[in-house]
Amino acid sequence: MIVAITRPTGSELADCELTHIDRAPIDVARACEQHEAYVDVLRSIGVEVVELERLPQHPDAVFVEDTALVLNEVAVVLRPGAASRRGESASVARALATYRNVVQLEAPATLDGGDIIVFGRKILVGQTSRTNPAGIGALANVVEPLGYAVETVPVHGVLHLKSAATVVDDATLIYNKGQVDLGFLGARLLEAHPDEPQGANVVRIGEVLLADASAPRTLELLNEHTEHLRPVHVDEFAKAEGAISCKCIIFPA
Ligand code: CIR
Repeated sequence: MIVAITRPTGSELADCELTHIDRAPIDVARACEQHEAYVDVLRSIGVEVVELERLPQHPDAVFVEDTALVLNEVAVVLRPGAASRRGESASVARALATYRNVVQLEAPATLDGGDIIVFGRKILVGQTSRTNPAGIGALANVVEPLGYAVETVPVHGVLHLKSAATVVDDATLIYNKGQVDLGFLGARLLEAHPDEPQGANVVRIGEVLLADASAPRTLELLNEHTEHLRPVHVDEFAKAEGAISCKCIIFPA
C-alpha cells in the first residue's frame, strides 16, 4: 500500500513565505478546491491518504514535503530552513511513527524536503537558502550507513531542488536547464519546456505520474514516457512558491 500524508490549508496561505517571486493574491477557496481535487486524484489511484489537521498558525503547512524524508528504512523528520515553518514537523513526526522509525534532525541543521531527490541509492540535496551544510551533514549521518550516497547539487534561481528537477522513472529525471546541472548523474534527462518551468515538478507514484496541468507542452513530452499521466491543477499554490510534490509525503507502508 502507498501512503500519502497531506494537510489542508485555509486563509493562512495568503501569509506564506516567498523567496523568488512577488506576492500575488491567492484565491483561497480555489486553493482549497485544488487541494481536494489533488487528494481525490491520489485516492483514485489507490493511495491511502492520511490528512493531518490544518495548522492555521503556519501559513505554509500545506507543503508537508518540506518536513520529512521517508525512506524504506527510516523516516527523517527535517528542520525547515524558514523559522516560521519549524512548528509544522511535530504532527508529521507523530503520523510517521506509525510507519517507520523516526529520526529527527536537530539545530543547527536546516533542511527542506523540497531540496531532496531520492534517485535509486543516491540522495541529491540542493544547496539553497533553506538547506545548510549542517543539514546535509546530519542527513548523511543518518542515511549513509543505510547504503545511500548523498550528493550536494547547486541550485540557481528557484526555491528548492525539486522546483528544478524531479524523478520520472528509475532511469529518468525532468529538469529545468539553467536551474540545475544533473549531467553528473548519467541519467536520462528530459528538459521541461523553457516557458513552463513549473513542469519540472512531477510526482511519481508507481506507474502513475502526477504532472502540472498548467504546463501543456511539458505534458506532451511526459506523455511520450508514460501511459499513466495525471495532470493536476496547483496554480494557486504556485503563487505560494509551491508545486505538486510539495503537497504530499509519499511512501510505501
Ligand atoms: C515556502 O517558502 O516554504 C513555501 N511558501 C513554499 C514551499 C514549497 N515547498 C516545496 O517546494 N517543497
